[in-house]
Amino acid sequence: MPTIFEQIVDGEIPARIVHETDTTLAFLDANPLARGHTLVIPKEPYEQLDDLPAEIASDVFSVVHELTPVVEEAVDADATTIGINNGEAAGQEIPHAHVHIIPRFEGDGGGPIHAISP
Ligand code: D5M
Repeated sequence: MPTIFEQIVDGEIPARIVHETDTTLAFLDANPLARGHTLVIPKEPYEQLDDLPAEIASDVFSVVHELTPVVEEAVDADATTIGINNGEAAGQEIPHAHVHIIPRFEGDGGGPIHAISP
């Protein structure tokens, strides 16, 4: 059964796509934690980060690097949290590797990644 993200890659369900390369796709998160919350995925359905071949991981992070300032500027953010829920115990809901680009705003109360205390 293809994941929601595979269905987006295949054009079977709609998404607000913001960037595309031969190997990656970036689109707005349907359940955003902040305005402009963007996901960057490999087009191939690798489940977790360590399943990605190095060149695809490089492609994904190159897009994250390129898009982060664009997303920040688009929503006038003060900063960005970039993260991966890598595996179910880390909260990964969709088993297709993806990087969250989450715009942050002064006083948004969201806290840093190191506030996580398993
Ligand atoms: O995050 C999975 C993320 O995927 C979560 O932030 C919601 C988002 N999501 C779920 N369905 C869609 C669709 N159809 N379009 C865009 N975004 C979606 P995780 O890290 O797996 O917990």
